[in-house]
Amino acid sequence: MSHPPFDLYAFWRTSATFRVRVALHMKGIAATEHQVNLDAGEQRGEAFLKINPLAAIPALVTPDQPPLTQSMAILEFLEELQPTPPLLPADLYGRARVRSIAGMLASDTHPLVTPRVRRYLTGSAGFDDAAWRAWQMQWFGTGLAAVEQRLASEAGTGRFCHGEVPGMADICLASIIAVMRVFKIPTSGTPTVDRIVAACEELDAFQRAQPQRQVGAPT
Ligand SMILES: N[C@@H](CCC(=O)N[C@@H](CS)C(=O)NCC(=O)O)C(=O)O
Repeated sequence: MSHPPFDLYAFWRTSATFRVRVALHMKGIAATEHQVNLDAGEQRGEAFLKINPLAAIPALVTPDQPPLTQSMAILEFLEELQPTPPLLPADLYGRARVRSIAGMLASDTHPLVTPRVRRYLTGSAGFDDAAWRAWQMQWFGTGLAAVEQRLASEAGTGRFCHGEVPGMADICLASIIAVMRVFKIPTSGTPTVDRIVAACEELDAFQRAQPQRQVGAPT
């Protein structure tokens, strides 16, 4: 299936961009990446604020339409644009379960550990490096422990978060683990999460999205 040319505003290490990269690779949709250097604050520059006034990536741009921001909205867009392979299960309850697990990670865990939160806490709220690291450990740990509890106890869990094929929840889970590794935050006491992420990382789409394989990653 042919698609309009997409442009993806991205940075090598980010969790939210990782999600979009995996979905694009899974569905075989090409996008030209444009770097927004978060370390240099480019997300807050005049040019990028026209793309996303909230100063965050990713943004997916297609001709003649305003930019699409929010990784989960982009995943839903890609899913409807090209339904195969599916990122969501066929049944109603299954779709809600997958979106629920994805939301625990993308909506309730990731926003607490973004650069803008770090900037505020270390710039205005008096956090030093140790306090910031404790903050990261707290919120990554809380999110992952809750997801582990669900994955370990619910019948819907299989080789992946939901059944035997990877989908939206797996993308979100792997995106959190990928950024935890970048920041050298270990996981602990999450055997189901670890098993599922290992299964994801056997897949080409997840491997190609890994931070260290992206343009701009430290060598
Ligand atoms: N909910 C948004 C989160 C976007 C977001 O926070 N992206 C981070 C990178 S993972 C970012 O660009 N942060 C810039 C900043 O915090 O200054 C999404 O899922 O797309």
